[in-house]
Amino acid sequence: MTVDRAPVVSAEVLEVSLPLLRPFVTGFGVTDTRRTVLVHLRDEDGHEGWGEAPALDHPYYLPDTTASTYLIAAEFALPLALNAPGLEPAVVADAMSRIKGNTFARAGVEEAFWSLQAAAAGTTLRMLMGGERERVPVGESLSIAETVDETLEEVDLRLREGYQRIKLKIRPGWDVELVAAVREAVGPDILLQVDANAAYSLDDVDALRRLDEYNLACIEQPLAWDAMLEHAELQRSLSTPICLDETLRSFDDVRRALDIGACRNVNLKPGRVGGLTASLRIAELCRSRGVALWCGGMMESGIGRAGNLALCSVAGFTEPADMSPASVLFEWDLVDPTFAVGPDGTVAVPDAPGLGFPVRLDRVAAQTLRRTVVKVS
Ligand code: OSB
Ligand code: MG
Repeated sequence: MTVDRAPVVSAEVLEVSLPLLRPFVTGFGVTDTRRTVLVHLRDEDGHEGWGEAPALDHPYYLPDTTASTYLIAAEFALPLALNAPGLEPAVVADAMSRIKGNTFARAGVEEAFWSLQAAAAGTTLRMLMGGERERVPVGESLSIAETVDETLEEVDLRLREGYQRIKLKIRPGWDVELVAAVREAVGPDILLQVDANAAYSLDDVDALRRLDEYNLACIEQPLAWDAMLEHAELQRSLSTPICLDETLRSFDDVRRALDIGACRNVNLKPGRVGGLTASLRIAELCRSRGVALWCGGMMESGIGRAGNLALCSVAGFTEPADMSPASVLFEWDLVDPTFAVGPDGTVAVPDAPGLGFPVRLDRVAAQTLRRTVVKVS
């Protein structure tokens, strides 16, 4: 059954460049340019939908790139969505489920239909998702730095600003010593975790076991992106919970990983799992199994963060999100005003209808590298 809704009259995919403040260095390498993909819809009543498909520029995190995501969104995902038997996000997601992989493209299109539905109904994304929390706790994910002292300074700054959790990027040679120094500096009570972005192998089990001493909330993605079985093996020899990021690209991946003990903690990114509908199912799965869950980030603009923030308001999210505001990542945001982290380390979930943040059309236009208009039948 479909609700009576004004039809979509215009649909486009945009590739825009975001003004990164500094390179982001991780176990997969350096990210020093940030192009992202936007999906923009308008219906007959003039309501707008915005979505972001935040793959990275390069294929070093996952196979998806900005360019591949742009192409799949324009050529397949958005056309399938526009021909779906209804405008509801779950119906649209189902229509796109024929697409294998390409999760960021599908997620960006789906977010545009979520925000369009919220705009048309005069409600918020949070209400549409059934979220209860009005503020969500956040942490920072810290780039690999030149020196340990540099990291210690940034940790101190963020903790003074209120952030509720510190996530350190690690790689072989930038791990035990760093973690020992940060734990020593912050004391035993601060929530601390590490993210290896797939930089280790099972041969490194001794180095990874040394991290067990530092009471980390989790070790995120120590092994390769497609190494689910090996993570189960590693988890059996670590007391620190493994968190999976890259390996979890669908609801079924999360279910399998939990079934075989490949992780005890889940990083959920809507882009990486193919959208907010899949994300809501994953949140319910983790809640029902009592698994630690938090929302990760892809250095999205405020357009993508809007969906993440609404998602974090639903039941099941037990840990602070990776939700550094634009002031930490970019010269400015595509939404204005954007969100900020309060002194208590929380971010307000937007309470304005639709996307929840006003999009700066002038900035989007100035940053657009290419644009494809998709025919609406
Ligand atoms: O591994 O969580 C990750 C950014 C890009 C790609 C992968 C990751 C990250 C982050 C940044 O850690 C978190 C954020 O968006 O604030
Ligand atoms: Mg990660």
